[in-house]
Order: sequence, then structure tokens, then C-alpha cells
Amino acid sequence: MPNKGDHMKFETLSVIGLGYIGLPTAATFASRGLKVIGVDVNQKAVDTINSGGIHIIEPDLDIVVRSVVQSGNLRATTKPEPADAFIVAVPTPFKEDKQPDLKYIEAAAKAIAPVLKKGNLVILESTSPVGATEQMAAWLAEARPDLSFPQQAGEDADVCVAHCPERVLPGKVLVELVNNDRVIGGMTPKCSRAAVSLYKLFVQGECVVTNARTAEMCKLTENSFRDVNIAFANELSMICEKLQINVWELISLANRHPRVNVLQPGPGVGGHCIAVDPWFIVASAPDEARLIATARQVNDRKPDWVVSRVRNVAASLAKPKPVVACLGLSFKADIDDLRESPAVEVTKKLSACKEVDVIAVEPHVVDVVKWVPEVPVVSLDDAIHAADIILLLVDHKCFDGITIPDGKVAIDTRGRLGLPRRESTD
Ligand code: SAJ
Repeated sequence: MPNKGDHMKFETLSVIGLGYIGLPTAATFASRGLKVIGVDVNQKAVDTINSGGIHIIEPDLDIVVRSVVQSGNLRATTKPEPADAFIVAVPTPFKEDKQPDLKYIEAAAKAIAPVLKKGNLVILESTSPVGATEQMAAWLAEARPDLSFPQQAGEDADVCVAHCPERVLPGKVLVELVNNDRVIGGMTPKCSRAAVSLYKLFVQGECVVTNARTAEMCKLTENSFRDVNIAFANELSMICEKLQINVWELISLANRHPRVNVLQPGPGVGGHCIAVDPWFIVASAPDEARLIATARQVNDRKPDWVVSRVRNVAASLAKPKPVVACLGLSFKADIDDLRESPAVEVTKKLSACKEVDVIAVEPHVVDVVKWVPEVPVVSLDDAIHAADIILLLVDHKCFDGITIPDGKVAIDTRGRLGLPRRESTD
């Protein structure tokens, strides 16, 4: 139960990192009346936000940002300023050897340390390997020997530190930020209570308290759970291809069992979360995390399997150099995000094959040519007209119900061609 005595009052908040998570979080706090200072190293992003615009695509985010910038509740800058609380929402990529790279958290800690004061709360929101919050607190303590931190002073620390991972789905960020339950992992119970009182300013879901290490592992577990289950579906799709069984029909039949819920196969797993986070578990326990590592490998190999399937079909056609139309390049349906996209990987690998010509369709991304300079990007109608092989890589709404003209071959990595739009499967 929260102790009334240590409930914190927040008037100002600083959000470090104004990307896919930091900006919606900053804007949502600002919309609840907090004075929010957003900090980002990218001057262009800072200028865009200060002019009331956004540099990422997320439904309704533009409206919220414009309104909180106009009301004066959100302001962006490149240099950290003092505040009552700090939220660190910077990327946590992995290195070449799949070991987590905490350099952005370290840079954020070193940037905010000079402006910290007694009574502050510092929250790490970035998805992080177990131990990262303690490491961040150690960097803060090193930079500010005049202040005490939870690892030194426990409940009496001058500065509270917690890990509160985000778990919002791209495309539904503003809704999930408010409605999802939130895991709050303070370095001490007092740190947890402070973080709960901050998030309760807008979170309507439950704020569930644990410690920092469990909160870190919880986020990694959620994304690994999804990765392992998608790997199962992807493996099934490859088995079914060999056994000449329609995997989509198979899965829908199996899912009629009351305790079975197989996910959907696809061309691979993309995005910057599910394809990355499981490696953080593997890096901390390589001997034990065998299933998690194998799932990553199964999903990572799926784009190559799709490429070889297309090549086999191409070889069976009478034409010397068939045209392959790749429909969709983003990492999942109806978003503009191409990061770690298996569709991009498949398209690029196919375009490197001499025996086919490749064209692509991606209506959601403006500067798509930058991502696949080697491939002509055309309209859906032109692609279907020109193609011999129509390869569905992303189940965008705008591809629903397309008909495949006679004489053309369809390869459907999402099980959607010719079907009406299904309701959200999230
Ligand atoms: N995918 C499939 N088959 C499926 C579901 C997904 O192939 O049945 C593919 C998608 O096409 C995509 C990839 O997996 O390439 C990831 O998509 P996603 O919708 O599963 O997840 P993300 O990366 O958009 O967001 C995930 C979410 N995590 C979980 O659902 C456990 C989200 O809640 C997290 O906040 C987010 O990662 C994150 O930031 O970590």
C-alpha cells in the first residue's frame, strides 16, 4: 500500500528520447497538465516538435502533440534541464555479437546527471537486459557523488530509480499507453510508489509493483513469448509447404481447440522489439535459453525460405525472366515503419537474383526509394499488371480483396490473398 508520506507531487517531467515511445509518452503526460520538457539529440526532431509537428507516424499523435505544444505544456530541447522526474526512453540495440548495447542509456544518464536534484525520480522505460536499471543508477551515482541513490542508501536515497517498461503496440500507442496495465519495478518499494504516482496521472490500467530486475525480465518475457509463438507458426508453414497442406486452414482448425491459439506465419519477424529483445535473455543465460535462441533463428531464416520459394516458382515458369511484384515493405500491416522489416529483406534478396525482375508496392512510406533504391516502386495496379508472380509480404488493408489475374502466380506469405479483411488479430 502506498505510504501517504512519500507520495510525490510532479509538476515538471523530462522525457529523454523523443522517438516512437518517448514522444507519445511526453505528449500524453503534457495532455494531463504536466509541464514536459522533451530532450533529444536530433535537432531536426526537436525543431519539428517545437513547431507542433511530429517526425514519426502514429495514429492521432500529430493532434495531441500539436495541442500540447500550443498550450505550452510540451517543449523540446537538445539539452537536459532540471525537472521533478525523468523518463529515459532511448534505444537499446544489440551489438554485432548480439550482446545488448547500453551506450544510449549511458549517454542519457550522463546527460541528466548534472541537472538532478534531491527528491527526483528517474525512470528507465527503454526495453533493457536484466541489471540495466542498476547499471543506470551506478552511472548516475558516479556522476553525482553529492547525491545518494537506492543502491547506496535504500529507502533514504535522495533520488528514486525505477524500471517501468513500455508495452504499447505500434499503431495503437496512444490507446495502449492509457489502457494497458503497467509493470512498475522500483529499486526500492519507495521508488515503486513514486513511479506509480507518476504513471497514475494518465494510466487507467493497473500499475502493478515489482522490483526492477523482474520488471526488466517481464518485458523481455512478453516479447520472447510472442517470438517463440510466431516461430512455431513459421515452422508449421514450412512443414505444411513440404506436406502440401494449407497452413492457414490448418491453424484455423487447430485454433478451434479451446486451449490452442497458434499465431500467424509470415515472411519473418520484424520491428525493433521482438526481433531484438529475446537476444537480451539469451545473452544473460546462453546455456539455459535454448528455445528462445532457436525461435530467433527460425524467424530470422524465414525471409530466406520465402526467397527460395519464389525462385523455385520462377524456375517453373516458361518465361526467361519473370517479374516478381512484392506487395508491402513495412514490418507489419498498415504502418510506415521499415526497420528490421523481413519484407524489405526478401525484396532486396530477390532483386539480387539474376533470374527475376523485381518491383515493389508500399503505399504507407513516402521515402520508400531510400530503403530499396535498387527496386522500382510502383502503384498496386501497375504492379499487378506487370507481374508474373505476385508476392504478398505485408497484409495492408489496401491489399484486401485483390484478384489475381489468370496466368499469374500468387505467393501469399500472410494467408490473406482473396480473403475479406479479418478483424484485428493483435
Ligand atoms: N507477426 C507474425 N505473426 C503474428 C504476429 C506478428 O508474423 O501472428 C510479425 C509481424 O508481422 C511483425 C512482427 O511479428 O513483423 C512483430 O509484430 P507484433 O505486432 O507482434 O509486435 P510489435 O513489434 O509491433 O510490438 C511488440 C508488442 N509486444 C507483444 O505483443 C508481446 C508490443 O506490445 C510491445 O510494446 C512492442 O513489441 C515493444 O515495444 O517492445
